[in-house]
Amino acid sequence: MSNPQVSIIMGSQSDWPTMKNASTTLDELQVPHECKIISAHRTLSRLVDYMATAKERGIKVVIAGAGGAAHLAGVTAAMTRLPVFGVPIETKSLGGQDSLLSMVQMPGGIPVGTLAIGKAGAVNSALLAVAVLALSDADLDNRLADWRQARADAVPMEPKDD
Ligand code: RP5
Repeated sequence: MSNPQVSIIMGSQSDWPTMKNASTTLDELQVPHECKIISAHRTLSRLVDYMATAKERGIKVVIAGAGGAAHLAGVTAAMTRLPVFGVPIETKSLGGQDSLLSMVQMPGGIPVGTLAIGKAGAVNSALLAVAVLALSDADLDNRLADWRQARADAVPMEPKDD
């Protein structure tokens, strides 16, 4: 995608089934973005190189998904003053509690906006990124309003049997 405004990074291919929900949400709102596999542990130099040019390439928000010892969002936040939103990936061993706690307990001064574990967190990370961008993009703000209204309209008033 040309001129990406949002960067979605993730520690592993195994994070993609979750993180693609962030990408899909940005697609729905027509926000140019890019998706990369970058691990804070396995490919640290890739992360350093990537973040060195992110802002000058036009990236305005970073979304980082990782699981287990989920340090990607925090290390990324240490490298940039761009807003960083973190998505804890659900893990087989500990259900994502490990990811959440690894990500959320940042030291004061280096913020990560940590979302819910799993798909809801991925979707909401994208919506927060859109909210940031919409502060200076009235057309995007209108698309976000329409997106939210459509989902509200889709909620039935009455429950029904399966
Ligand atoms: C983390 O380790 C990744 O973000 C992933 O959630 C987890 C497991 O990675 P794989 O062993 O599946 O590649 O760095």
